[in-house]
Amino acid sequence: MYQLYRLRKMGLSVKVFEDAGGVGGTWYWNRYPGCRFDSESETYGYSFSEELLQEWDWKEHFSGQPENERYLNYVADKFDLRKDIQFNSRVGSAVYDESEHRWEVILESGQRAQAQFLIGAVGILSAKYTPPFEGIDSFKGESFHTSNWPKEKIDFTGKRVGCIGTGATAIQLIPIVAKEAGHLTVFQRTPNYAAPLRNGEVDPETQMAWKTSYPELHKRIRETPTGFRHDFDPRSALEVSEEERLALYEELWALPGFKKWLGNFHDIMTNLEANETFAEFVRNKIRERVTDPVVAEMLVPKDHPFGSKRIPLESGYYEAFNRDNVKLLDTKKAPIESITPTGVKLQNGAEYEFDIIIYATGFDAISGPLTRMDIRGEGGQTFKDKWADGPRSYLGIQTAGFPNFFMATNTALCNYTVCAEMIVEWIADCIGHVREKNLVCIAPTPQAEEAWVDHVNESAAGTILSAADSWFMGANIPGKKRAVLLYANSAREYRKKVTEVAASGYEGFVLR
Ligand code: NA7
Repeated sequence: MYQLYRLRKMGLSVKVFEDAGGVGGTWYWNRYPGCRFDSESETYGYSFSEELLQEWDWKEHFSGQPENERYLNYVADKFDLRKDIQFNSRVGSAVYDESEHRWEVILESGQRAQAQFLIGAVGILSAKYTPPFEGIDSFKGESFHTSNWPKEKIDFTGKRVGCIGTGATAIQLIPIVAKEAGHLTVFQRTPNYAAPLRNGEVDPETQMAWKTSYPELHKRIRETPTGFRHDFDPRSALEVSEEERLALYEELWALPGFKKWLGNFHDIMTNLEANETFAEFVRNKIRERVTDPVVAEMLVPKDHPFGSKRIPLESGYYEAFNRDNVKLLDTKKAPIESITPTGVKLQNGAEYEFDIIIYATGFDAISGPLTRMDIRGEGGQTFKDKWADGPRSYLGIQTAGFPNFFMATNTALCNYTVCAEMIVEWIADCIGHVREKNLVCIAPTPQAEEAWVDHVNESAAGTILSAADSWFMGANIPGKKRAVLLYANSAREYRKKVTEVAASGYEGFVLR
């Protein structure tokens, strides 16, 4: 939506093809109960329009999906974006014509459109993943993937519900469904380090304080390592006394949001020994909240460092397992064998009957939304082939051999919208440059791309990110090549790098 706004302001003719029936992307599709920001609302809204910032009141510190969708509709109306968006239009393929230097986009409906520039603004968590369980289509009850949730409210009252997955999504959903359902069975393969969200309503004074200081807030979050208000503590977890360490951990724990992850000792993310001090602190917090010690131990993560996966934020997640109507199963010990007409069957022979099955099984992240389209660049090379062994890009924005094709997705480890806005602006400026100079196209050199891929790999090598099987590494999808999908150096470094490249006249790119 911002890319459209930005390009249109430059006088370009822009057309957006959108699969959904309305605006919102993530906040259109993910309607499951409990879905909300894990980023502070005031840092997650658009920053580009002071008028919009002054007009919009965030009701909660971590705003929920219905409100987020209302916000995005408000933005679409305010800037009259809808007139250039064609809804219910799924793109099947996009082919580059080398002689004309133009892209042709072909929708699944057969409709065609041509353009000089093509932008994939497809998000990083939009290709939902459902494990190919045997018998999945035979289930006679209702089943939903969290990312394809119906608009109508699902009535769980008295129902037997199964939830597969315990990632950030399930952790938002489970406490709510547990309260409504007759019985809830949770199929957990890997426990997570979920931390308290500590959401609350925004009082009028806070609202006013935000509105009078948005410019300073945005300046600050563009300079922190992860695009949040939080900055890492410059001390090492290992250089302070145990008393001091625990004092910081307790202080962070009592605060809302990601501060316990992204405002912690800096070496939590780089040193396994430092990490373990906080990991054990979190494990004990989990143990304190779960009444049954056996269940508590099942919920305690032990196979990966804290923060090596995206930390889920929760509101009453662990207490849900103290309820009589909630059962936790370990599907690492007894994996799911199949989905049957009546429920779920495990490899140990146990069978569970359900009225509703929820698949909270995540996404083919980052590369998935692009590789599932048939995008063809120079020489007919497919994007899918090019990225078969992992992402190959320069700056996460373009890939060699696909001139004038931009990826308007944030792939830095950064508060998503904060870095996404920057990338949108970078792409708009780049297109402006190509047109002003009367050039026909821009694409990175293979050498610049190679160097960037090496740099991204090095940036992750210095961290604990590769110590877990997460979507950050593409390791949540069977058969997907394990590769670093996120730029793990700080968002600040990333901003600096892309800004320098543009200022140098697009070093590393070939402009023709
Ligand atoms: P995640 O974080 O990828 O979680 C998916 C969950 O589904 C996770 O617990 C998986 O277990 C589980 N899963 C996946 N496949 C299976 C199979 N075959 N059997 C059992 N369990 C399975 O997705 P979310 O939607 O929760 O969150 C994604 C991002 O969205 C999140 O990070 C936020 O940024 C927003 P596993 O851990 O792989 O053992």
